[in-house]
Amino acid sequence: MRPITTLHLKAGDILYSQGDRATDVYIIASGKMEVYHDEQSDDFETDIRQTGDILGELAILTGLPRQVNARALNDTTLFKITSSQIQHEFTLVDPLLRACVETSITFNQRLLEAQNFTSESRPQQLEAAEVLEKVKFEVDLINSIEACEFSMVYQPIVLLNSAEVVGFEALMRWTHPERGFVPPDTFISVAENLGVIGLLTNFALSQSCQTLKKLQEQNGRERPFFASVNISGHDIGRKGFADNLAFILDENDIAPEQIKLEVTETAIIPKNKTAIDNLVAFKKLGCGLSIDDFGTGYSNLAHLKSLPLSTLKIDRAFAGDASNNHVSGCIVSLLVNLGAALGVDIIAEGVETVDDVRTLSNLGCSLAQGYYFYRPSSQVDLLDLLSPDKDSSDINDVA
Ligand code: G
Ligand code: G
Ligand code: MN
Repeated sequence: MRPITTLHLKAGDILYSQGDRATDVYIIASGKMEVYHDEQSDDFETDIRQTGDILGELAILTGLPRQVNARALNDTTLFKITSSQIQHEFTLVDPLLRACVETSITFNQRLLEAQNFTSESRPQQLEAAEVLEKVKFEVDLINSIEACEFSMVYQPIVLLNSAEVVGFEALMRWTHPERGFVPPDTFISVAENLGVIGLLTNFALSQSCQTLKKLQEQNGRERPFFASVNISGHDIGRKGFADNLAFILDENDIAPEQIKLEVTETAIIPKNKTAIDNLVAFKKLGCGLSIDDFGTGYSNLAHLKSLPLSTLKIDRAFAGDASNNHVSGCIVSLLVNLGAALGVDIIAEGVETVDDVRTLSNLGCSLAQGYYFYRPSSQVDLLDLLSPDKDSSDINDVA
C-alpha cells in the first residue's frame, strides 16, 4: 500500500510559491485551491482546482521549479504524494504508456525552451515545428508497434566459392501508411531513446526463428541455416535479455547455435555489469555473437580477445572496395588474419560484382553477403529461393 499523508489548509494558506523546488504532488480530497501566477507577470491568470483534482504534477514531471503559486480558498484537505513515490509508480507502468508520457514531457520541455528563445520569432517557430515533427515521429512509431506495421526481410549469407547459402541476416522494415518506407537507420535510434527497442528486437528474433523453422521443414538440412539478427546495445544492457532470448528460442523450438546476435563494435563494449552478464549468458546458451560493420568503429583489439565472438562482418566500405582499392584490400587481408587468429568466421559484406568475389576469395574470405548473390527478400521469397526443387544455377542471376 502506498503511504498517503493528509494535509489540512485554511482559507488563504499558501501551499507553494512560484520558483519553489517541487517535491510533492497533491490530490484535493475536499475544498478548493487557486493556482495563479505572480501578479506582476504578463500572463496573469488564475485556475480553480476542486475536490478530486490533481495539483502540482507539472513541476514534478518536468523537473522544473514551480511555475505558479497555489493557495487554499477555503478549508481544504489534500493528499500528498512524494515525487519518489511517483517515480516508483512510474517504473511499474506498461513501458509503452511510460514512453508516451516521457515523450509528452520532453515535448513540453522543448516547447517551453523554444518559447523562451528570445530573438526573432522565425527561429522560434522553426524549432517548435521541428519539435512537433520529432514528437509526431515518436507517436507514429509507438502506434505502429501496436498496429504491427513492421516486417522482416532476409538477406542470404553464402559460401564465397560455391555460392551455397548457409544462413541469412534479418533486416527490419517499417512501412508507415503515410510516411511510406522508413529506413531502420532512422527509426532504430528513436526506438532506443523511447525505451521500446526491446519490443522490436523480440519481434525480429521471433520472426527469424519462425523463418528458420519453415526453412528447416522445407529443406531438412543436416546442418541447419543460421539467422543473424541485429540487436541494439540497449538490448545487451537490459536485465533479463538473455532469459528473454532463451524463452523465444525455446518457444520456437530453435537451437541457440542457429542464432547469431549481430551487434556493432561500439554497442558490444559492455557499459555495465548487466551487459557483461548478458554476454556471458549468450555464450553459455550457445548463441553466436557477430560484430557488424567491423573496421569502422574504434575496436580495442585487446578487448576483442575477451569477448565470446563467433563472427566478424567486414564492413562493405572495405569488402566492397577491395577489388578497386589497394588499401581496402590490405585491410580485408588484415581482418581475415585477425579472424583466423581469434578463431572466428569472417563475412564480407556488400559484395556486388564478380571482381569483388574474386578479390575477396583470393584474400581468404570464405563467407559473403551482398547484391551479387542476393538482395534482402521476404520470408515467402526466401523460402522459394531456397526451395530444394529450385535449380541451383539460378543463384547468381538474382544480383
Ligand atoms: O537494411 P538496411 O540497410 O536499411 O539497414 C540499415 C541498418 O539498420 C543496418 O546496418 C542494421 O544495423 C540496422 N538494422 C536493420 N534491421 C535491424 C533490426 O531488426 N534491429 C536493429 N537493432 N537494427 C537493425
Ligand atoms: O550494417 P548492416 O550490415 O546491418 O547493413 C546491412 C544493410 O546493407 C542492409 O540494409 C542491406 O540492404 C545492405 N546491403 C546488403 N548487401 C549490399 C550490397 O551488396 N551493397 C550495398 N550497397 N548494400 C548492401
Ligand atoms: Mn547488420
